[in-house]
Amino acid sequence: MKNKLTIGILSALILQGMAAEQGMNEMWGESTVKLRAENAARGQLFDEGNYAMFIHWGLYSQLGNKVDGKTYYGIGEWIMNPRMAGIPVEEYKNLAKTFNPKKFDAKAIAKLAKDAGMKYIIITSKHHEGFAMYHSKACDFNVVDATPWAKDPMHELAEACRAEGLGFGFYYSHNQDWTFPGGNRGPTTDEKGNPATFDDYFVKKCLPQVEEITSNYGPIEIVWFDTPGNMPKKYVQQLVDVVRKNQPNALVSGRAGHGLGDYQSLGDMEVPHKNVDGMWESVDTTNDSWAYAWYDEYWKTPKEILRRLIACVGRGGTYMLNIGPRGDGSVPERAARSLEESGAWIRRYPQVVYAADASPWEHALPWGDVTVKGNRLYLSVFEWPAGGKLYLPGLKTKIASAKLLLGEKSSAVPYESAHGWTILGLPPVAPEKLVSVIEIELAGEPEVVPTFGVDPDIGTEILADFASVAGAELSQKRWMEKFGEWKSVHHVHDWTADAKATFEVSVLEPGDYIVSLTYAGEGRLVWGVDVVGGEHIQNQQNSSHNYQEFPIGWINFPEPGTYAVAVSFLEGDPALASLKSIHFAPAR
Ligand code: H79
Repeated sequence: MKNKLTIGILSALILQGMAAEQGMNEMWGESTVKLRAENAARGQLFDEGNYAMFIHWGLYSQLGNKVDGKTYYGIGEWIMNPRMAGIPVEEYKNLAKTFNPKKFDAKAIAKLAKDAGMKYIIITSKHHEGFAMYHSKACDFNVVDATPWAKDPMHELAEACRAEGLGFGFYYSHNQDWTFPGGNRGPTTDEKGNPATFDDYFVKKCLPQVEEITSNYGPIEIVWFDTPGNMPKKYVQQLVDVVRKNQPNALVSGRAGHGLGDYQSLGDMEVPHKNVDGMWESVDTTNDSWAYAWYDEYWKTPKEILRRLIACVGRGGTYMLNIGPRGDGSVPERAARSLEESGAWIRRYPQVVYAADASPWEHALPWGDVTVKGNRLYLSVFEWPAGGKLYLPGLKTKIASAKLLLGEKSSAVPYESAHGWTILGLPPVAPEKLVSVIEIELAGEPEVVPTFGVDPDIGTEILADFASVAGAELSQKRWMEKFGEWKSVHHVHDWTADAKATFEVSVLEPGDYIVSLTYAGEGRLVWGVDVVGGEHIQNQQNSSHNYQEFPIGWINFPEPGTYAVAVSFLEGDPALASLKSIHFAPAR
């Protein structure tokens, strides 16, 4: 169990740098400061399951990002927004008349989540566009009263989840409502042309609907409020009170706003690089859009799903991964296949994911990642070392045993230590196709020096997140790759003349290493790299506005030990130079 205090990570990010388009606060809500123990009764599936299914499904799924023959790229549930297709309210409402998802199969979806290894499902009961995907008495713009299908899929899905032993819960857009008068970004007048206020929307629709979703579908795991914007606290409080009254065991998402949620939600699609304390979750999607988009065939492979899931568990959090069913209710086959294949792996190695805790290294390692259970470390090896040795830097606790797992079988792994590193002897070929697992049982609690090791065998990338920076700025930068598709980096920018971004590294094998930098900028740039107290190299390379890796040169570490490696910006436009990471690869 993790009983640490939640740090206000969102506020910290806001301090470090604002989102390009808007404050993180307005988009995703404030942080919560809660003791994990306070929520122990609530959210056990969240805390121990570590993996959930998110579903975005609504009228927008019918369009799949194509309107009047034109394709709009970005997150499909925003299709109505002026920055996408800009569909007028009445026109959007008409979509209900053709919503007839005959292929919706609640049991198949629950089974998919179960086979994927997920522990609960959270589905959109109402997204920003205001259409209720359940039978609402508060507003007839809903799936039963407004569509020819006239069925409430949420009863079936809630039941199917229970039959599979899964938890169930709802996403609800509490602040934005684009079709109901008074909702945020919604019509500002009612049907009669009278001005409508947020209070009108809240009293007539939002509060009664949250009553409904928390009363009519049995026990609920989470009410997943989103994008609180500048919604006043008194409203959020009322919603939270309703959830507490009707669902005392449900969690309220951090994006309820005003710190009233039970846990932290990181930014959309954000898998953190450093351990994050407290209860938190990353939400992500199997392709690039949340809701179904006809063109979006860029799926996460089973291995990528495992990489992101294990990264979240390894950083101390929970991962919720989305599917966007089509307008006919069917689930895109490639999403299902990736989920099933990664799920089959999780069934072989449940100990890596469930009730597992954060890595004592506090970040990923060059070959993979680590999760922990008591005195056992689980090393998930994504890049199998060709040289037959796996290098583990900084482990201080004595090892009791090390074994390579193969499902329930295992074989002993020889190990030795040198200069603070543990070197494990491995067979030349990975036993698992996706990710192989090594279990290390320690003689005591895991203790680690989390300094980055320069791996003697494979490349080591160290992100700017881990640099100590003087004379320049280190902050998070977020941008939308496509509309609503968020990406982020921590970068070093606004370089002054003597600025340095310094990385502390531990070296096991002395010798030459190829140093590359990943950066963005304009024109040719000159960067310097120093082993502090040792060699200096510098070089000119090109740049582009996208982050790209460029080699700088070879550098020597004369003997095993700890070094500081300092990066400096020597020539070019310092306003545009943005350093994302440094990379070391053995020169041989
Ligand atoms: O449901 C998914 C998204 O639809 C929803 N959250 C996930 C889980 C989400 N809604 N809003 N956001 C995420 C943040 C989006 C902010 C922006 Fe904008 C939309 C930035 C630019 C377009 C709104 C309009 C804020 C600034 C301009």
